[in-house]
Formats: sequence, C-alpha cells, structure tokens
Amino acid sequence: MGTRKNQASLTPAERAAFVAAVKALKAGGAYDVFVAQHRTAFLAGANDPAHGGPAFLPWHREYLRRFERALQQVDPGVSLPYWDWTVDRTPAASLWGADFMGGNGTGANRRVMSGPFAFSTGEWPLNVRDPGDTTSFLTRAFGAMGSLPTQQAVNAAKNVVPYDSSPWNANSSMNTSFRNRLEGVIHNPGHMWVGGSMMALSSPNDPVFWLHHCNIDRLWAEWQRENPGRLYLPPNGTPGVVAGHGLDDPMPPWNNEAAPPTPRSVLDHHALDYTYDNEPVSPQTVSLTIDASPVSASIGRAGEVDVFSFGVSAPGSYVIETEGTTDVVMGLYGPNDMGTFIVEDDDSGAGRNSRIARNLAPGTYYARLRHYSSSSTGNYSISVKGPAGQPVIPTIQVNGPAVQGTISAANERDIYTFTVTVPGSHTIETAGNTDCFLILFGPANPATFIAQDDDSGPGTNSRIVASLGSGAYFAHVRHYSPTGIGPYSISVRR
Ligand SMILES: [Cu+2]
Repeated sequence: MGTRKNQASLTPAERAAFVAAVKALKAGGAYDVFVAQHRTAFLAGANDPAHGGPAFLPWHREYLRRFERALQQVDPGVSLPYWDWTVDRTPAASLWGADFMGGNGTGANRRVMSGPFAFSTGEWPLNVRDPGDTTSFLTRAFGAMGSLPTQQAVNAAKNVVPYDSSPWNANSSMNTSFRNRLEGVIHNPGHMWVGGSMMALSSPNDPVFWLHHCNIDRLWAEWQRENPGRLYLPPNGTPGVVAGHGLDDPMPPWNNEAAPPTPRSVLDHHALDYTYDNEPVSPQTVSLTIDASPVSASIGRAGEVDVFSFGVSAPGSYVIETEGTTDVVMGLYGPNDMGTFIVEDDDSGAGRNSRIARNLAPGTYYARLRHYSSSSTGNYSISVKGPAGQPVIPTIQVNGPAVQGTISAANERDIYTFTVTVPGSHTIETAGNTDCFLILFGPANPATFIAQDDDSGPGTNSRIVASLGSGAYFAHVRHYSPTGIGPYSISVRR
C-alpha cells in the first residue's frame, strides 16, 4: 500500500522522483488527458459530475488515484504528496523550491520563471486550455485572490455532519453539509491563493493541483475515520440529484467502463491501496467477554478511535454499554466484517454514555468508540451483556393480579413488560403509599416513549390511560424523588 506523505517531509530524492514522473506523463501525452477530463467536467455546467455536488470528494478521489497509478507506471516508488496549507502558507515554503513546484509568477503576465514547470526551452507547455485562453505557459499570483485556509477553519469544517444535505449542490448549508463546506470554504481558497493557472477550469495544468487536492482527500479520510457512522449522502433515488452524484451512480467520464467507479466504490481509501502518513496505526482490537465485568479504556488522544470485538455464539438480545463521565459515541459493526455498519449511538445510556441493545445473530461483532468531540479525551469502561446476563423483566398479565415491587435504592428504576393482544384503551397504574413515577414505552421497541405520569392515580400514585395496539409494552417505575424508596404494586387493565 502506497503512503502519501506531507510534501514538506519528502527527501530531495523523493521530490526529484515525483517531478520526473510528472514530466514523463506530460511528455507521453497522458498528463494532458487528465487536464482535459477536469475541464470537461466543469464545462458540463449544471451537470458537472465533479464539482458543486456530493460527488465532489469521490470524483476527485478516483481522479487522483488514477493519476497516481499513472505516475506509478513510470516509477512504482512514487505516491502523491499532500500540501498542508495550514502549515506551509508562504511563498518561502519548500513546496515552491526550484527543485519541486517552482515559484510564484512574475511580471505583468504572472509567468512562472523558476523550477521544473517554468515555460522555458520548451518546458511544460499548456496544451489544454480554457475556451478563449491562449496563454501557453504556467501562471501563478500568490495571495492576490485570497488567503489559505487556517487550522481553525479546517476544524470547523471537519466538525460538520452529515456528509451532505439538500439541495445537494453549492447551495447546501455550510452547517449541514460537510462536503459543501470543505469544497467551498477550504478547497476553493487553495485554488484562489495560488491564482493564475489554478483558477482555470484546466487547473490541473499546475502540478500543485494534485498536492492541493491530495490534502482535501486526506481531510475527507480523517472525517470518515472520526465519523464512522456517517455515510455518504444522498442515497440512491433522491430527487434533484445531478447524475453521477448518487451513491451508486457511475461517475463520468469513466461511466462507460465495464465496472465504472461510483461514489460507493471509493469510500474506503485503503481499499484503493493507499494511506496517509499521519493516519494512526490501526487500533488494537480489544476483545470483550460477554457478561464479564466492564473493561476500562480511554480516549487518550484527540480523534482516537478504540475498537472492541466480541463473539456471539447464541442468537438473542445483547446490550453493549459504556459507563463513566466521558461523552463517548459507539458504532456497532458486523457480523464478521468490521466494515458493515449496524447502528450508532451517542447518549442512550446513563448520563452521556452510549448504549446499544440489539438482537444479534451468531458471529463476531465490533464496537468502535470515539469521543463525541474530536478534540477531547477521557476515560470510560465498556461491557457486553448477553441474554443470560440481562435482568429478567417481570411480566404483568393484562387484567391479571397486581405485581408487587419495591424501589429499594436511590435512583432505582424497575422495568415491567406486558403484551396487548386485544387493542383498545388500557390503564396502567401503581398502588400503595409510595410516590411512584410511571413511564410507558413500546410497542415492541423498549426505547419508544409513549407517555409518563406522576400523580394521576389515587393519592400520589401514577396512572396512564392509553389506547394501545397489539404488541409488547414496557412500563418503568421509579420514585418521584431521586432518593426516595418504598413498596408499591402495579397493574394493567383493559
Ligand atoms: Cu476539480
């Protein structure tokens, strides 16, 4: 697997190898085919398959990987470097050295005069140009059209979820579309700051295009790692989405290939056989034993993702739950495949803890844990309870005898279940001298809230009257006071 490095950390030999491979593609004509593909995409206007829509990131990921493979045909040791403009922000950066990208444009026509891509002695002619543009040499105008993105702006963009939002174009909200914020607020300024040829529809004419877009692709990969439950949007069949931008749409200009790339086919960049030099080493998977005591863990570093696995041998209901004061988010994957997303949960557990209750078939499952905030750290513990380890939920018979219970400790919550077989109005109520509080959930899903009540029954008892359809329901009983205790009984009548 190739490693894409920060361009600032390339050795002189690596810089020379990259430049030589780029120039070999130019000499053979392949480079200009890439430039033309980018220009063609833009010229499609409202039907652009590559810009101003959800596929902006997938299209360029595919495009960059194809360019990188072409470079590797010339020199298998070459990978695309990335330009982190939050650090290398000035014309004095080594990026612009005469042995690498060359420097700024000079003179009235902003012509690049230094480095391997300066148009001199027949070097680097621009053969594919925007309509009406006759400039045959590379031009740059550093800073004339704006400034480079800051780390704060990058952080703010990376904190936006979901991936994209309606209307799925350049008008998608910067607060609900990660893609549009990355494209409009982070990517566009990179083109503008370099200026000159980088402002054109044919912007890949400037080789720094690849380093700029490589950094955009790296930021997408980081966002994907930090938000494993957040999938590409929109799903197939969403109205108003330009062709090529749906999850399974073939992406032009490769749409006539036998197995054309789609946004889905490029979501996992590791599957495209490259990685970034700053990716954390794959986390060690910690195995959990079902019904064992909770295992201590911590998010020790901002952005860290912890991975746990557990094996299910008997089908049934399993509860994966965290404890502690850290606001963790848990994603469940499997069976047997860490890439198959099942469900994600943030705060269903106690406090800010996450809790997933799920019926699971036999197999190996994976829980990925991260902090809710990608800049925070903290300790937590995690456990899995199987069918045997979960408390048995007492059943109340409809129109049967009241069931006796006791709140015996502060904050205790007693859970009961009952099954409605004849739909209609049902009365669930407590009796006794304890000030009970009643909460009703269902049908079937123990997390679907229906109603709650404190004192509608006799005295301080609670009573819920509800019209219920067939199915299983769940009644929670607690004391009105967090510290209160006492006996009660509970019944259900139709
Ligand atoms: Cu582009």
